[in-house]
Amino acid sequence: MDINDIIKPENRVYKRPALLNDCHMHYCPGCSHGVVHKIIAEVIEEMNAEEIAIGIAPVGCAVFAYNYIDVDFIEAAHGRAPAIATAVKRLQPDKLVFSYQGDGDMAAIGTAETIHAANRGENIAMIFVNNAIYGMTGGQMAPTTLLGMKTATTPYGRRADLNGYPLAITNLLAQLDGTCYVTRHAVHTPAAVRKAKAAIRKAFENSMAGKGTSVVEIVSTCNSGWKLTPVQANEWMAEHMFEKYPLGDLKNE
Ligand SMILES: Cc1ncc(C[n+]2csc(CCOP(=O)(O)OP(=O)(O)O)c2C)c(N)n1
Ligand code: SF4
Repeated sequence: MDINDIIKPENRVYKRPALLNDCHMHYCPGCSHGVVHKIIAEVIEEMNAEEIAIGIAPVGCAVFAYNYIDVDFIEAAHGRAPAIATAVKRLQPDKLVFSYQGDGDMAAIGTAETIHAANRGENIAMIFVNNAIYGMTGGQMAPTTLLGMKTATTPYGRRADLNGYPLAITNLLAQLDGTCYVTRHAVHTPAAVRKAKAAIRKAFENSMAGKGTSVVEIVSTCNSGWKLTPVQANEWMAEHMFEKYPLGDLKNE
């Protein structure tokens, strides 16, 4: 029996969104991806956009996003989600089209597709889950990995002289004329989740209103890749990631 059938409506403080399929997610406990999926499902439900939403799934830990959020999805080759989203939205402008990508997918192999889709001002929403690491493939350095951060390929910490600097791609996207809304959030506290959800809603509404490209970065945890417990990972993120990737709007037109 579903827990939602047992709890009286007046006592309910949490409800699994109907668009989140009732199946086990493969995400590690504590991973931000699950929370981001939940708020996307809630926003689509609240916008009554179930029949018009089309997600573009990445390569990365979120590769199975289409198994969890019960709307139409297309799986993109690694990094190509903004290009697929472009095609879908141009062919079907009445649809709500969003891409969902990690930092390796969006800011490494997919940099060109990301920048050019945003620069063209495609009427899509880009959801960018920045956990500063390649989670799926075993925790290698990503473009967004912080200086000094240890990963499988930077065991002594990322060095600027050897590995370059962390890439704040969201800041770069905010400079482009094609973007209308660029914002950075996290999902480590209930208040942060509420703000992130409001940002996703605004991005989706912009997409439907034809205002240009919206980008919602979610600064996230990969507790497995970071080799921390879920609680430690949230603390580490707040202490270290927010300095390089401060939360808030970068552009809101
Ligand atoms: C063309 C191609 N190159 C490399 C890979 C290997 N690969 C799979 S996922 C991934 C990185 C994923 O990292 P990220 O986008 O940050 O997502 P996360 O898993 O952290 O959510 C890589 C390099 C691949 N699948 N295809
Ligand atoms: S490896 Fe990292 S990003 Fe992937 S599911 Fe686990 S915690 Fe999440």
